Amino acid sequence: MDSFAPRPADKFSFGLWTVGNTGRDPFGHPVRAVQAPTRIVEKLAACGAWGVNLHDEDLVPFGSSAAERDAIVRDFRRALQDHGLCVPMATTNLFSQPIFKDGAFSSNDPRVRAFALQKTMTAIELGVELGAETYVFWGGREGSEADACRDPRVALQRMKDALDFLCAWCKDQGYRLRFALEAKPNEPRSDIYLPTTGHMLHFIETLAHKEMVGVNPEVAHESMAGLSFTHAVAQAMWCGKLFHIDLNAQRIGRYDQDLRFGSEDLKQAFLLVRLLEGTSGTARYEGPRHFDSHAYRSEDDEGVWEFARGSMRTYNMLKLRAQQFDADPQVRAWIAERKDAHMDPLLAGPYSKARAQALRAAQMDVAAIGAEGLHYERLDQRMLEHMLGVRS
Ligand code: GLT
Ligand code: MN
Ligand code: MN
Repeated sequence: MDSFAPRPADKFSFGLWTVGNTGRDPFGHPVRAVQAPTRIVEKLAACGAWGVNLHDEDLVPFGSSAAERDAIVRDFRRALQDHGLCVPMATTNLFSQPIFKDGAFSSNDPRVRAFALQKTMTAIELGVELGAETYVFWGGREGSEADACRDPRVALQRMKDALDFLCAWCKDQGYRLRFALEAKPNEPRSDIYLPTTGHMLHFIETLAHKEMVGVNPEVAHESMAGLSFTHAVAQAMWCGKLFHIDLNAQRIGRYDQDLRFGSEDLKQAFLLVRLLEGTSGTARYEGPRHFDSHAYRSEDDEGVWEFARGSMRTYNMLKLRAQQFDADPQVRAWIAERKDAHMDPLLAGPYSKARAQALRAAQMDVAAIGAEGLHYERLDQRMLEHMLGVRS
């Protein structure tokens, strides 16, 4: 048995739009055929995936009649059953139709804002029907080029109003959904509102039903902003808001590449898996490991499934390496929390006048502490050696 082969317990999921990507880009036509959603389910199951995620329009083409919709959903559900896949997450396409050219929830046009809410409610019903527990919001068109068209504060208020309404509606319907907000700095808009996970985490605190809203950080999006993805994910975990995650790979300073997980910046990928799996002794992330990525445009159908298998395999390989790194006695000794019998009591507990006085009176040898080497070169080298498999 291949120890890196995906298992259901790994909770690996892919979007219909990811392995279904036809390779179309702003400069080139599709290079692969459109696949039926039922075929994607069958192929994903054969690769060892656990779940499949979708936008409303990935499954039910825009403008379908009620009867067409029901037939499509029935066939899709049968495929899920036949192949043992679940739908852990669903989302709304609020970016492809021309009506959303200047945003959905933040649009200046009340007709557009109303349509965005209507479309989202219909899409949430679809997601719930398929068993989704997480509902993602990626506001790809919520942004601007001609910035004078709208005060960004107005846009934020409109997005808050929309989410407050949708949270209340879900509660009213008795749905046990959790919302996960996904940030991106730019593309397709010049500037997208709420551009990073950090922005999202603050925005969530302003919402009426903030307990049901968390984040869906994406490797590529945080990296586009030149930021550390692991730090963003760690902050989300620290405040109990990592509801979902979009795994892929990206090189800083480029368009949204959505590359195969681990195919760029392997060190960040290693640190991310280490964080999610809690191999250093911290709480593990228990949600889906979703791949929001697609195969290179050079690939045919077979290459798409090689891409999918590779994504899951890399995650599991990094997981093993992270476990070995954190089990290494030398590493544990190097990163063990430093204790100081004099200083620790001064730093612990709530504020008090006595503590403030004691802190002001404390003596530290500032020059000596400043001169100490921390040996992070040695630690980082050891980490690389674990990553490269020469210390297993
Ligand atoms: C789109 C986007 C992704 C989002 C998807 C969810 S849609 O493919 O590029 O980052 O996660 O709406
Ligand atoms: Mn994404
Ligand atoms: Mn992306």
